[in-house]
Amino acid sequence: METSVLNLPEREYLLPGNRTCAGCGLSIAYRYILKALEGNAIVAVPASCLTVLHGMYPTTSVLIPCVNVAFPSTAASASGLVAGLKALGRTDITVVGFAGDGGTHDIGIQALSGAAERGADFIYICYDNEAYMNTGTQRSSSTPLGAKTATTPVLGKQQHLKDMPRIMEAHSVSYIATACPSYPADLYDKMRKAKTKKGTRYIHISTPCPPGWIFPTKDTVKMGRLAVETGMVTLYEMEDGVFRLTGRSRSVAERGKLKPVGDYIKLQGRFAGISADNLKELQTWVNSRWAGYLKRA
Ligand SMILES: Cc1ncc(C[n+]2csc(CCOP(=O)(O)OP(=O)(O)O)c2C)c(N)n1
Ligand code: SF4
Ligand SMILES: [Mg+2]
Repeated sequence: METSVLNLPEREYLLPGNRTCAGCGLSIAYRYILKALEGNAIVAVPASCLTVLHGMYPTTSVLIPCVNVAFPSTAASASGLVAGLKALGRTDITVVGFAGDGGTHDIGIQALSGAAERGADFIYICYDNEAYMNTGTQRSSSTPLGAKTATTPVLGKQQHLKDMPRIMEAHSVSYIATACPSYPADLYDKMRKAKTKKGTRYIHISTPCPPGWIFPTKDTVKMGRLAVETGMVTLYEMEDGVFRLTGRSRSVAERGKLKPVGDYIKLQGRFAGISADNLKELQTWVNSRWAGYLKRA
């Protein structure tokens, strides 16, 4: 049975007082992820806003152990943790490699690809705020077309984003899911399911970022919902190769249609001044991707 927000567990593993910005989508996602892991996990985290969230040793507001690892090495470090725990006979602990989009799509992709090809037994989570936020919003290969960043300041980025879950699909891993903290029960259920699987599992979470995307901190949940309702983000899972739309994406597919991309980008300063060509191109890209998902579903 699918979880609803009414029966999510009450126990908290992310306590008040962490160091993320107000309205951080990552911190909302992390709260539900930790509930699903029930505290029985070790996370390997590279340089990113998640390191900042964890705080400076010996003070932290997170109730699970975290290993800070070198930026490109998340999946390699997680592989090592799995091997070490196995040697100690501690196969009851879930290992999670947890990196940002820069740490996944760009600098960590080699280690992730290698681990996935070996079928290393951990959950890999990419939280995708669509730029290198921790260092001041530089573009990554997950930044969408037309978004302004510190390194694409005039026209905005002139390339489409890299579709990381599709790359993971090519590795035939046992479980792939996309999620967004605006739909916490959907995220929670996917984490629970990932926990029951073996081998490399990949979860891709879209995490709105108020300072990087330039929107008011009160609008984080709304921004995530609009991302899904416009098709900029699609909620789905692939279990042993079988594709399924979930949550809000499934209900849009069954009973409605996508909102125009303009409804989403007009609320974000990073898209201010986007060219008419780029907006048209973005809408075409969304339409074509959505048609592909509908066909598969
Ligand atoms: C090898 C290496 N290169 C560059 C850096 C600097 N650095 C630290 S965090 C970061 C950005 C991380 O971006 P992302 O993975 O998207 O996470 P976010 O900050 O957005 O949460 C960079 C470039 C580093 N720590 N190590
Ligand atoms: S920069 Fe964005 S992702 Fe990083 S802590 Fe702030 S809101 Fe969260
Ligand atoms: Mg990022």
